[in-house]
Amino acid sequence: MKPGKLITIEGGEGVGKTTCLRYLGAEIQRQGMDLWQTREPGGTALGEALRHIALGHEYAGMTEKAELLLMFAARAEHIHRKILPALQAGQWVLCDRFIDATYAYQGGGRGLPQDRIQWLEKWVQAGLTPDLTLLMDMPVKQGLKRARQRSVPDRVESESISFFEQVRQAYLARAAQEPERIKVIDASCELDDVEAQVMVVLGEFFARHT
Ligand code: T5A
Repeated sequence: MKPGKLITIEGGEGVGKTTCLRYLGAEIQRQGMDLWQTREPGGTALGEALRHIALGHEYAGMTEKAELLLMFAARAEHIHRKILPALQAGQWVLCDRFIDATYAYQGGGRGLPQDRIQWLEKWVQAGLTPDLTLLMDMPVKQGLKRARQRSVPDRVESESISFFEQVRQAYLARAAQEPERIKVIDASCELDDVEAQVMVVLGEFFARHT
Protein backbone atom coordinates (compact mmCIF):
# COMPACT_ATOMS: atom_id res chain seq x y z
CA MET A 1 0.00 0.00 0.00
CA LYS A 2 1.31 3.43 -0.97
CA PRO A 3 1.56 5.58 2.19
CA GLY A 4 -0.64 8.67 2.34
CA LYS A 5 0.46 12.30 2.48
CA LEU A 6 0.42 14.76 5.34
CA ILE A 7 -0.76 18.24 4.37
CA THR A 8 -0.85 20.99 6.97
CA ILE A 9 -2.34 24.44 6.98
CA GLU A 10 -0.84 27.24 9.03
CA GLY A 11 -1.04 30.96 9.70
CA GLY A 12 -1.81 33.58 12.29
CA GLU A 13 -5.20 34.30 13.79
CA GLY A 14 -8.20 34.75 11.48
CA VAL A 15 -6.25 34.16 8.26
CA GLY A 16 -8.99 31.90 6.91
CA LYS A 17 -7.66 28.41 7.62
CA THR A 18 -11.04 26.99 8.50
CA THR A 19 -12.56 28.47 5.35
CA CYS A 20 -9.70 27.11 3.23
CA LEU A 21 -9.86 23.63 4.79
CA ARG A 22 -13.36 23.17 3.41
CA TYR A 23 -12.49 23.53 -0.26
CA LEU A 24 -9.03 22.02 0.14
CA GLY A 25 -10.52 18.87 1.67
CA ALA A 26 -13.23 18.72 -1.00
CA GLU A 27 -10.64 18.97 -3.78
CA ILE A 28 -8.41 16.25 -2.31
CA GLN A 29 -11.44 13.94 -2.16
CA ARG A 30 -12.49 14.91 -5.68
CA GLN A 31 -9.05 13.70 -6.80
CA GLY A 32 -9.97 10.29 -5.40
CA MET A 33 -7.95 10.35 -2.18
CA ASP A 34 -9.19 8.86 1.07
CA LEU A 35 -9.02 11.90 3.35
CA TRP A 36 -8.88 12.29 7.12
CA GLN A 37 -9.13 15.81 8.48
CA THR A 38 -7.87 16.77 11.90
CA ARG A 39 -6.40 19.63 13.95
CA GLU A 40 -3.75 20.59 16.50
CA PRO A 41 -3.74 20.86 19.34
CA GLY A 42 -6.34 18.09 19.30
CA GLY A 43 -7.32 15.19 17.08
CA THR A 44 -7.53 12.59 19.89
CA ALA A 45 -9.49 12.44 23.14
CA LEU A 46 -6.40 13.38 25.16
CA GLY A 47 -5.35 15.96 22.56
CA GLU A 48 -8.73 17.70 22.72
CA ALA A 49 -8.54 17.75 26.53
CA LEU A 50 -5.05 19.28 26.30
CA ARG A 51 -6.36 21.81 23.79
CA HIS A 52 -8.99 22.86 26.29
CA ILE A 53 -6.30 23.34 28.94
CA ALA A 54 -3.86 25.11 26.61
CA LEU A 55 -6.29 27.53 24.98
CA GLY A 56 -8.86 28.13 27.70
CA HIS A 57 -8.66 31.06 30.10
CA GLU A 58 -8.68 28.84 33.18
CA TYR A 59 -4.89 28.66 33.26
CA ALA A 60 -4.14 32.24 32.23
CA GLY A 61 -0.50 32.94 33.01
CA MET A 62 0.66 29.35 32.45
CA THR A 63 4.41 29.22 31.94
CA GLU A 64 5.79 29.23 28.41
CA LYS A 65 7.51 25.91 28.95
CA ALA A 66 4.27 24.32 30.14
CA GLU A 67 2.50 25.65 27.04
CA LEU A 68 5.22 24.22 24.78
CA LEU A 69 5.06 20.82 26.44
CA LEU A 70 1.26 20.72 26.21
CA MET A 71 1.53 21.23 22.45
CA PHE A 72 4.03 18.38 22.16
CA ALA A 73 2.06 16.12 24.50
CA ALA A 74 -1.01 16.53 22.30
CA ARG A 75 1.14 15.97 19.18
CA ALA A 76 2.76 12.80 20.54
CA GLU A 77 -0.66 11.28 21.12
CA HIS A 78 -1.97 12.51 17.77
CA ILE A 79 0.94 11.09 15.77
CA HIS A 80 1.07 7.74 17.53
CA ARG A 81 -2.65 7.01 17.70
CA LYS A 82 -4.01 8.67 14.57
CA ILE A 83 -1.66 10.25 12.06
CA LEU A 84 0.84 7.42 11.51
CA PRO A 85 -1.84 4.70 11.31
CA ALA A 86 -3.79 6.82 8.81
CA LEU A 87 -0.73 7.47 6.62
CA GLN A 88 0.26 3.81 6.75
CA ALA A 89 -3.28 2.88 5.66
CA GLY A 90 -2.82 5.14 2.60
CA GLN A 91 -5.03 7.98 3.82
CA TRP A 92 -4.24 11.60 3.12
CA VAL A 93 -4.18 13.57 6.36
CA LEU A 94 -5.17 17.22 6.31
CA CYS A 95 -4.19 18.88 9.57
CA ASP A 96 -5.16 22.36 10.77
CA ARG A 97 -1.81 23.45 12.27
CA PHE A 98 1.16 21.22 13.16
CA ILE A 99 4.84 21.67 14.04
CA ASP A 100 5.28 25.04 12.25
CA ALA A 101 2.73 26.54 14.67
CA THR A 102 4.99 25.55 17.56
CA TYR A 103 8.01 27.26 15.98
CA ALA A 104 5.87 30.32 15.24
CA TYR A 105 3.89 30.68 18.50
CA GLN A 106 6.14 29.17 21.16
CA GLY A 107 9.39 29.99 19.32
CA GLY A 108 8.59 33.33 17.65
CA GLY A 109 5.78 34.58 19.89
CA ARG A 110 6.98 33.34 23.29
CA GLY A 111 10.68 33.49 22.45
CA LEU A 112 11.47 29.91 23.54
CA PRO A 113 14.81 28.62 22.17
CA GLN A 114 14.68 26.96 18.75
CA ASP A 115 17.09 24.23 19.77
CA ARG A 116 14.72 23.02 22.51
CA ILE A 117 11.83 22.92 20.04
CA GLN A 118 14.05 21.07 17.54
CA TRP A 119 14.99 18.51 20.17
CA LEU A 120 11.34 17.88 21.05
CA GLU A 121 10.41 17.72 17.35
CA LYS A 122 13.05 15.04 16.72
CA TRP A 123 11.97 13.02 19.73
CA VAL A 124 8.20 13.27 19.29
CA GLN A 125 7.96 13.23 15.50
CA ALA A 126 10.83 10.82 14.79
CA GLY A 127 11.27 12.16 11.26
CA LEU A 128 7.62 12.78 10.44
CA THR A 129 7.30 16.11 8.60
CA PRO A 130 4.46 17.43 6.47
CA ASP A 131 4.68 16.72 2.74
CA LEU A 132 3.09 20.08 2.00
CA THR A 133 2.29 23.10 4.16
CA LEU A 134 0.09 26.00 3.12
CA LEU A 135 0.99 29.14 5.04
CA MET A 136 -1.90 31.60 4.93
CA ASP A 137 -0.29 34.99 5.40
CA MET A 138 -1.82 38.42 5.92
CA PRO A 139 -1.24 41.56 8.00
CA VAL A 140 -1.76 40.81 11.69
CA LYS A 141 -4.33 43.53 12.37
CA GLN A 142 -6.51 42.43 9.46
CA GLY A 143 -6.49 38.80 10.64
CA LEU A 144 -7.27 39.68 14.24
CA LYS A 145 -10.15 41.85 13.11
CA ARG A 146 -11.63 38.93 11.19
CA ALA A 147 -11.07 36.48 14.07
CA ARG A 148 -12.56 38.81 16.69
CA GLN A 149 -15.63 39.51 14.60
CA ARG A 150 -16.23 35.76 14.45
CA SER A 151 -15.70 34.58 18.05
CA VAL A 152 -14.55 35.49 21.57
CA PRO A 153 -10.71 35.35 21.75
CA ASP A 154 -9.19 32.28 23.46
CA ARG A 155 -6.14 32.55 25.75
CA VAL A 156 -3.58 32.67 22.92
CA GLU A 157 -5.78 34.88 20.71
CA SER A 158 -5.85 37.43 23.52
CA GLU A 159 -2.10 38.17 23.11
CA SER A 160 -0.72 41.54 21.95
CA ILE A 161 -0.21 42.74 18.37
CA SER A 162 3.58 42.50 18.85
CA PHE A 163 3.24 38.84 19.85
CA PHE A 164 1.37 38.11 16.61
CA GLU A 165 3.88 40.14 14.57
CA GLN A 166 6.61 37.85 15.94
CA VAL A 167 4.47 34.81 15.13
CA ARG A 168 4.05 36.04 11.56
CA GLN A 169 7.77 36.72 11.13
CA ALA A 170 8.66 33.28 12.49
CA TYR A 171 6.27 31.64 10.02
CA LEU A 172 7.70 33.61 7.11
CA ALA A 173 11.25 32.77 8.17
CA ARG A 174 10.38 29.06 8.11
CA ALA A 175 8.81 29.43 4.67
CA ALA A 176 12.00 31.10 3.43
CA GLN A 177 14.07 28.20 4.84
CA GLU A 178 11.85 25.49 3.33
CA PRO A 179 10.33 26.89 0.13
CA GLU A 180 9.75 23.42 -1.37
CA ARG A 181 7.46 22.37 1.46
CA ILE A 182 5.95 25.62 2.74
CA LYS A 183 3.94 27.56 0.18
CA VAL A 184 2.90 31.07 1.15
CA ILE A 185 -0.65 32.09 0.23
CA ASP A 186 -1.67 35.75 0.25
CA ALA A 187 -4.69 35.42 2.52
CA SER A 188 -5.54 39.13 2.50
CA CYS A 189 -7.30 38.83 -0.90
CA GLU A 190 -10.94 38.14 -1.64
CA LEU A 191 -12.06 34.57 -0.91
CA ASP A 192 -12.06 33.57 -4.60
CA ASP A 193 -8.49 34.77 -5.08
CA VAL A 194 -7.30 32.91 -2.00
CA GLU A 195 -8.99 29.74 -3.23
CA ALA A 196 -7.39 30.14 -6.68
CA GLN A 197 -3.90 30.39 -5.13
CA VAL A 198 -4.53 27.31 -2.97
CA MET A 199 -5.74 25.32 -5.98
CA VAL A 200 -2.59 26.17 -7.97
CA VAL A 201 -0.38 24.90 -5.13
CA LEU A 202 -2.47 21.76 -4.70
CA GLY A 203 -2.46 21.12 -8.46
CA GLU A 204 1.36 21.30 -8.51
CA PHE A 205 1.54 18.96 -5.54
CA PHE A 206 -0.76 16.42 -7.21
CA ALA A 207 1.28 16.63 -10.40
CA ARG A 208 4.42 15.68 -8.45
CA HIS A 209 2.96 13.07 -6.12
CA THR A 210 0.23 11.08 -7.86
N1 T5A B 1 -1.10 26.84 18.81
C1 T5A B 1 -1.35 25.72 18.05
C2 T5A B 1 0.13 27.05 19.38
O1 T5A B 1 0.34 28.05 20.09
N2 T5A B 1 1.13 26.13 19.18
C3 T5A B 1 0.95 24.98 18.45
O2 T5A B 1 1.88 24.17 18.31
C4 T5A B 1 -0.35 24.78 17.86
C5 T5A B 1 -0.59 23.55 17.05
C6 T5A B 1 -5.27 27.14 17.75
C7 T5A B 1 -4.44 28.01 18.64
O3 T5A B 1 -3.42 27.19 19.17
C8 T5A B 1 -2.18 27.83 19.02
C9 T5A B 1 -2.33 28.77 17.87
C10 T5A B 1 -3.79 29.17 17.92
O4 T5A B 1 -3.91 30.34 18.69
P1 T5A B 1 -7.03 27.41 15.88
O5 T5A B 1 -8.08 26.45 16.21
O6 T5A B 1 -6.07 27.01 14.83
O7 T5A B 1 -6.27 27.86 17.21
O8 T5A B 1 -7.77 28.68 15.57
P2 T5A B 1 -7.25 30.05 15.03
O9 T5A B 1 -5.89 30.15 14.57
O10 T5A B 1 -7.64 30.95 16.13
O11 T5A B 1 -8.02 30.12 13.74
P3 T5A B 1 -9.34 30.82 13.57
O12 T5A B 1 -10.39 29.77 13.65
O13 T5A B 1 -9.47 32.02 14.46
O14 T5A B 1 -9.20 31.45 12.20
P4 T5A B 1 -9.09 30.80 10.80
O15 T5A B 1 -9.57 29.39 10.80
O16 T5A B 1 -7.75 31.04 10.27
O17 T5A B 1 -10.09 31.73 10.01
P5 T5A B 1 -11.58 31.44 9.52
O18 T5A B 1 -11.56 30.64 8.31
O19 T5A B 1 -12.42 31.02 10.67
O20 T5A B 1 -11.92 32.94 9.10
C11 T5A B 1 -12.10 33.96 10.06
C12 T5A B 1 -13.23 34.88 9.55
O21 T5A B 1 -12.79 35.54 8.38
C13 T5A B 1 -13.65 35.27 7.27
C14 T5A B 1 -14.38 33.98 7.65
O22 T5A B 1 -15.66 33.92 7.02
C15 T5A B 1 -14.50 34.12 9.17
O23 T5A B 1 -15.59 34.91 9.52
N3 T5A B 1 -12.78 35.10 6.09
C16 T5A B 1 -12.65 36.03 5.13
N4 T5A B 1 -13.21 37.25 4.97
C17 T5A B 1 -12.84 37.97 3.87
N5 T5A B 1 -11.94 37.52 2.94
C18 T5A B 1 -11.37 36.31 3.06
N6 T5A B 1 -10.48 35.88 2.15
C19 T5A B 1 -11.70 35.50 4.21
N7 T5A B 1 -11.31 34.27 4.65
C20 T5A B 1 -11.97 34.06 5.80
